[in-house]
Amino acid sequence: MKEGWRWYGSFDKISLAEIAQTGATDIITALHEVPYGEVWQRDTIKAVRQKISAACFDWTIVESLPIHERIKRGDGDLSGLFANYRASMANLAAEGIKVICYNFMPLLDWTRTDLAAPVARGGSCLRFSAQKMAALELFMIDRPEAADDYLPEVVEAAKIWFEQSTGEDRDRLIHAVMAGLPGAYDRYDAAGLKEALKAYEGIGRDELRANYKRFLDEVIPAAEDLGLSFGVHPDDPPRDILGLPRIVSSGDDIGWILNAHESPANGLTLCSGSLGANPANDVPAIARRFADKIHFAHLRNVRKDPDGSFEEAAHLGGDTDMVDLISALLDEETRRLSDGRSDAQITFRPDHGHDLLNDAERGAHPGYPLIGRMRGLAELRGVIAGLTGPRKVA
Ligand code: CS2
Ligand code: MN
Repeated sequence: MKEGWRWYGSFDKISLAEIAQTGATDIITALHEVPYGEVWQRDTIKAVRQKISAACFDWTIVESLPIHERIKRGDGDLSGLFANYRASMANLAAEGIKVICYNFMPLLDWTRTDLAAPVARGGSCLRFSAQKMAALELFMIDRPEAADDYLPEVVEAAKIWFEQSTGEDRDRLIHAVMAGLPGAYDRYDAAGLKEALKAYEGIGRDELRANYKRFLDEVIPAAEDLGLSFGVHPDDPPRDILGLPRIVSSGDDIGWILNAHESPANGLTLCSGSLGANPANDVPAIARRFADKIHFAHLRNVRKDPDGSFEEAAHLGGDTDMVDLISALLDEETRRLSDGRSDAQITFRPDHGHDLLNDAERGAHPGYPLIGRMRGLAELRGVIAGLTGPRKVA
């Protein structure tokens, strides 16, 4: 397996020289400064690639080439947006990119309620509290129907939390919920979020699926021509929130997507942490079921509570059997090798990490600290070495 590391380019507080010391060999990045829907220009991509190459890393995976909200909503004439998306794909392929990771989550990306929940032996983690999310939905953006999405005791606890919360608590909550969005735009306060949700009125699961299929039909043939593979990232959390349908949350959802436009180029980013937050998802089983379509892997772990809350555990802690999952990925690499493929290796990255030691002082992107992810990468590397035999890491 190849070791990747997510880097936010000019927005990142962690330098390529520091990442080099983690032993990772591949950078995973995007043009975070380009507004959604605009073409990623070849010279800009090239400048990033040169910077990455100069620091002795490979860059073959983009995370993410974002999908404009209008495409997700199926709103109006989308031909210009699709043409721009394909133009970005062509420019990326021309600069050596092989895999495009993307998600199809309406409005938000990963969603947490706490960016610094304490961890038993020190440090902090990202946490999703069902109670706080219910408080936001029910009382901060006035969505009474949300009561049906949570257990009665969670709704009760949400009411108490809201009544006792200060303005600062509520601001912190909305800030945490918005923190998953990459780049520097399109974050909302409570009023803005309420307004943005209106644009999704009338869009249920079927409508979103139809819009998704249309996207695949527009981009997958071009991906085949360009030698690109697409890997959809699962929803995080893998369940509907804010009344928005989420359609990349389970093995069956993934099966639907891969069938919607059958092609080797239409594949999956296997994110163990996202899928693992739903107790119904057996992540190693999902990895085995779709092994031949896994183009990229995100490895992290979560620990779930019975009320729907969860928090990010250490990479080898939590509810997902990481050793079993990595075995599944290694088996797939062996299969690819026996098919004579030169691209048999699956690139993974340690997805998220705890804030450890002095991570918090640096103020890196939430969930993406240097030391916490380096610990995660080291542990994952150890598992891989244990399963395959040691190899040299510079
Ligand atoms: C992250 C996502 O939450 C996660 O698991 O890996 O932010 C991911 O980067 C994007 O959803 C990919 O489009
Ligand atoms: Mn992920």
